[in-house]
Amino acid sequence: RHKFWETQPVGQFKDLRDTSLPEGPIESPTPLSEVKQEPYNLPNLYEWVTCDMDSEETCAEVYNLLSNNYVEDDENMFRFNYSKEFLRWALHPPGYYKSWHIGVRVKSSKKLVAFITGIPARIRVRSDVVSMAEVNFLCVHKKLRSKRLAPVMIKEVTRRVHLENIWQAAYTAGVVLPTPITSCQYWHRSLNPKKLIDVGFSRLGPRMTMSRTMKLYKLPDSTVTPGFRKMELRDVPAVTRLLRTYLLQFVVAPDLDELDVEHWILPKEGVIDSYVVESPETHKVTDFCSFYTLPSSILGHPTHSTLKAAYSYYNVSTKTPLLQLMNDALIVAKQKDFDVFNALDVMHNETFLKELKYGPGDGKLHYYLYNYRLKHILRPSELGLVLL
Ligand code: YNC
Ligand code: MG
Repeated sequence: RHKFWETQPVGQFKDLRDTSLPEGPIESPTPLSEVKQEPYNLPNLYEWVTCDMDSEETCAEVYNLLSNNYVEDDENMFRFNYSKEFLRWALHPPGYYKSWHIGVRVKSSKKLVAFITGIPARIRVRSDVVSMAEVNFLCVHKKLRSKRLAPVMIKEVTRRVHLENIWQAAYTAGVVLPTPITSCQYWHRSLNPKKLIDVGFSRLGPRMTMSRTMKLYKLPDSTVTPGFRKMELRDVPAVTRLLRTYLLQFVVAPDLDELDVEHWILPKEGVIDSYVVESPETHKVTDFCSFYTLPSSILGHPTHSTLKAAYSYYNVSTKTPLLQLMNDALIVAKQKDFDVFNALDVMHNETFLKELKYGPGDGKLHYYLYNYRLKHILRPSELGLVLL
């Protein structure tokens, strides 16, 4: 069934019911001297390149490859359109390795035709904090599909991760592979229902008119929580404390320090938005919410070309009810002209999705660990990790 994945140190379907297998690494690390020193072989017309995302030219080539060939929905109506600024942010966290930003070019023309990336992360699984790679942006040009290039890309990123003495990875995919640690669902909250219906993202409900639908999704013009404001650099210590404490309750979650929070949570125009609640009485930060910007191209529509989507990232409430905090997130997203606010059913998100008028999406997002076995599949609410 899975000629490649059956050869890899990942949980296998045949072992799913075997509870005698231990939790933890599947294979032990090998001495670095035993890691293959040369890249894997590509078909002769192609060559490996390391992509310098600080280079405007390279970043634009990656952007163009992804904007034309990356993930589409099942009906091929929308395609993710990660911006250049987003890609730079996603690939340049503290301690990143340029060698993990891997491209494949046509030797003769130098055209970029495939891409895969890793970034370093500390991920806690139960009480075990593990150095991992988060692998993302695997993309093969549409004209080179089904030629078994993806397994070579995955083996090459694995080799370069091993060279840094890292032996585990985390990744997500819309497809089922051996074997998910959990399977999540996206939920969508309409902010601009008219456009979402016009472009075929949503449909008018039964016995609903356009004007009833627009009224249903109306939001206040301004946020309701006293002390709700944009996060600033000075908030990093407090937000880090809130987030570290919050994430402890999940089975799998990132282990983030202040430098990580400064990178991943501090607002960056057009990429990541974050808001804190600063108590008007004590001036302490008691809550925060965050969402990232990931538009989708609308394929073959006569008038609309992009869907502006916000994706819920990390949210922590200690004083403000989570429902109210996330309603304020919807209000600021609407002010910023997003068409839709998306959230996975991870962490405590299930407690606000239905109440705040999110609807379930079709298709799942499966989470995976490489070279780390869990005894049981997790509920989405046991997962404290959002990958971009
Ligand atoms: C996928 N998304 O099952 P078997 S997500 C992993 N992730 O292998 P070929 C995938 N594996 O089943 P194509 C996968 N999709 O025979 C397919 N596969 O064992 C497996 N799409 O290869 C598949 N981006 O080259 C099969 O397929 C084998 O030409 C078939 O290429 C696949 O970034 C792909 O959805 C996805 O660009 C590149 O379809 C192509 O179809 C494409 O014949 C549109 O491949 C964009 C898209 C995927 C987004 C993502 C996470 C990737 C994780 C990769 C695994 C990382 C493992 C950890 C490595 C570090 C370890 C350490 C330490
Ligand atoms: Mg291929």
